Amino acid sequence: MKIEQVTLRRVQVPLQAPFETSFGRMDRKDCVIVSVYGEGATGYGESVAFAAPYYNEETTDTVWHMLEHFLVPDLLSKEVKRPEDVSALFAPVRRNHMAIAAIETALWDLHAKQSGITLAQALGGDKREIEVGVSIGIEPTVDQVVRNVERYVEQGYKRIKVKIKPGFDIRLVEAIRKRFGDELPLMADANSAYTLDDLAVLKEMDNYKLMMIEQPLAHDDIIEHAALQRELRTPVCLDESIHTLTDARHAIELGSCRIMNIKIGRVGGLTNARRIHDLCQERGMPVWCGGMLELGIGRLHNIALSSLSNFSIPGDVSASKRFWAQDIVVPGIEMVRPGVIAVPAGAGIGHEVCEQSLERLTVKKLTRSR
Ligand code: OSB
Ligand code: MG
Repeated sequence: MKIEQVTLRRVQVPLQAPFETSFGRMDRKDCVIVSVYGEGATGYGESVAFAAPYYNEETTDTVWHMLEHFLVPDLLSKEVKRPEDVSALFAPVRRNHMAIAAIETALWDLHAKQSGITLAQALGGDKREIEVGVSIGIEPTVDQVVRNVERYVEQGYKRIKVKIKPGFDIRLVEAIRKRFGDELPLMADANSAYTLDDLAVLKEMDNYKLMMIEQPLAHDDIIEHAALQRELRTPVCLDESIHTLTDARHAIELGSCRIMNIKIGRVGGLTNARRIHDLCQERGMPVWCGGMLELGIGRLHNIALSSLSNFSIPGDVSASKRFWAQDIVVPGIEMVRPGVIAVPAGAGIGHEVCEQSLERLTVKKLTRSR
């Protein structure tokens, strides 16, 4: 692959409405957009770390630091033949997966564009459409969440995920089941808000026919999740705890979960995400693609990844208008039918990036050439 230049942009965009999880409330996106140029093509990546270190330890500032001082200089001083080589190139770097993924995904997009194929094809995905779900944040009252669920059910989302936290859990799923019945594909995401001391509450969740409960226990645990899974009929899904292929194998072998959430940023890029997908497929464990309130670039990477066959559960891959008044990709990402998004047919991520919007949203910019 020919790589001539890399540009980093820090962009800040307000969310249409604040999004609250058990670890806090967010009202804007603050991320790094990476553009890599080569042979007349531009590949794009989007970092998924948040401004503050409450989902994981990375932040927008640490991502920028890693890119500026290590990853971009490293990339520009080496030859990269295939996008798969990028994770090997950065393997000596400890963690900082979201920083690595921001540039690795851009190189996958560049590779697909230079080869004249879609990113999904480059990854080996053969779905033409994917079914999508939506993640709904915590609100001051149960009623407000129920109203939001109603809105997204009407838009056709195939799976509803609600954020929960201690004290805002049983009442919420009970109210949703009462209003929409047992057939609604419903799950809950705790973002690590519970411990095994809460076993009674978690066991009570078993009464509501949830598709799964996501990351109930500590962000760095797979042992206690295994103990919990033995106590529950509801499948446990791991998000925060899985950073590597080895983590995934350990979780499968320990029985820490029955379903896995794969986020490209959390696992350091598309190559690793695909490896974890393949392992889960071999071991008979379904996966789905998680979201990090991405703008269109990140979402298009998620869509391409979701075209792989073991992404058999609708992921958090909602349309642009879920979070953005105006997306940075044109056209924005829309459903082709209720709950269905088409895998784009154009080269690479398949939508244009609006360079003018990008420029308008940029608060800091850096360009490096070979
Ligand atoms: O745990 O999946 C999560 C958003 C911020 C931080 C963590 C999570 C989430 C989501 C968002 O659930 C889903 C989306 O991007 O649509
Ligand atoms: Mg989660």
